[in-house]
Amino acid sequence: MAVIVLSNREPYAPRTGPDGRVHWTASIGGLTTALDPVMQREGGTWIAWAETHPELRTVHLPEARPRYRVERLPLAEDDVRLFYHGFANGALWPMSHYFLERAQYRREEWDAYRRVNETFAQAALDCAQDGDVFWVHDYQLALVPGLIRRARPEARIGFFWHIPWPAQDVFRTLPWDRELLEGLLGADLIGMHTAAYTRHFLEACARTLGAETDVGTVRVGARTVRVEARPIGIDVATFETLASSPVTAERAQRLRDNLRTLMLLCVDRLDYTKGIPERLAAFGTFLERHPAARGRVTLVQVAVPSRERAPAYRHLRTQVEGLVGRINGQFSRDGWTPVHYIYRGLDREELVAHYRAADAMLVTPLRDGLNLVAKEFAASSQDGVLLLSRFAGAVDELPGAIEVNPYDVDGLSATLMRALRMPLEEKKARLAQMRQALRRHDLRAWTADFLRDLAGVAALPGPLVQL
Ligand code: GDG
Repeated sequence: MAVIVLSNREPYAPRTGPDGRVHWTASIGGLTTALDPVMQREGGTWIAWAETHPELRTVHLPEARPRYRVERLPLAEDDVRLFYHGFANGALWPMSHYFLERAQYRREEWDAYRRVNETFAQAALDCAQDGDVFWVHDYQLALVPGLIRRARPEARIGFFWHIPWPAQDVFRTLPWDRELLEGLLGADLIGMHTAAYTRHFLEACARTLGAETDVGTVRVGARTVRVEARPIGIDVATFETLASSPVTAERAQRLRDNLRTLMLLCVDRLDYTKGIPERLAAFGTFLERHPAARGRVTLVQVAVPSRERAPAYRHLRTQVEGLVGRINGQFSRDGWTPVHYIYRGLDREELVAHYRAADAMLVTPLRDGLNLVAKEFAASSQDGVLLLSRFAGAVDELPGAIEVNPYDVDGLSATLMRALRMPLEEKKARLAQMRQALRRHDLRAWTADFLRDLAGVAALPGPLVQL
């Protein structure tokens, strides 16, 4: 009995090095951060899209100490365009994040979405042994639970929806709302990040399907599907250890020495949901209102490249880089540059050194399923302040953060001043409060609880319940 994980993005991506050999690099993003550790511990199979190197179909990862198998599925060029850029990122992603003006619903893209979901479901069925547990991830694969259920009525299937589930009036703009819900309800257990998302989902089942629902459950024929808020945790101990190591302390000190000012940190995939232009505008306002801050505060924006082939994302990049240029053009002086803009991912150690060096971390998405960066900062910082958007799912769990409204440019600018003036004891108390909450629900507990509840304790293989 083993776990079969399905996700669109693969946990490690192959790159051909200068030596002509293929090297596997961990993908940056919430899903890999969350699931790779458990797969490395427990083994199993991970099924994902082979975005490059389609000739590599079955690989064992990580390279040095193979612990699990990845079944890589190549997709036809048309399916990449219609399924991935089309229905997944051009319809479901904006709709779920309340960006209806960006959502495009096209029949041809929906057809490709169904087709690719069938491919994933078939791949899982082909490699499954009796008793295996299927764990399907995210909005790209919503139909997979229903497809597996049809072929294997007895299967144990879990689903985790990583992004917001929007209010019913937004969800019902989707022409294939019934089909999407029916697909998801093939699962036994559906996890989401917040109680609000699960309420919206249950309302959708009741109103769109006329299904019988109760607190946290939906009746589907003879089956009862559980729908629960189970926000992903992080590996708190690893972040704490890494952040407090002498090497990180030295790196963090070097970052501070180079800046010679207070440091505001922002780390996001370059995505329009993350509120990057709004945040830069707030920083511009802050510098205008507080001349004394000029030369004393620097904003470091790490923007991880994302979905670069999509016009909306290319446009966002141009917009962000224009804003960075405008602020730097207006305020730079005497060797001080107000915004340091990094358009690439950092390696994990560098990232944690940035968390440690920052005086304040600005996590201000316009809408975000959860936001792991906020949690990672709270686990790594020793004297920083977290400003966190009220529209990030993580805000429910991090009472020590200062809650901000990312649409309120003036308010954000004022809160920045408050954060930078906060006494050290208050900063430490807030961090301690957040760390305590994070420790109670860390990543191991998240994975172990989900798999345990999915499989039923009696049927579980030993190691999974002992995590
Ligand atoms: C989706 C949902 C939900 C970021 N920059 C670097 C880097 N990262 C890592 C972070 C973090 C992950 O990527 C980003 O996770 P987020 O949660 O912030 O955002 P999404 O990618 O949009 O994730 C989100 C998540 O799924 C999980 O369910 O929270 O709401 O949108 O772990 O550390 N890692 C490295 N260098 C970087 O520069 N190494």
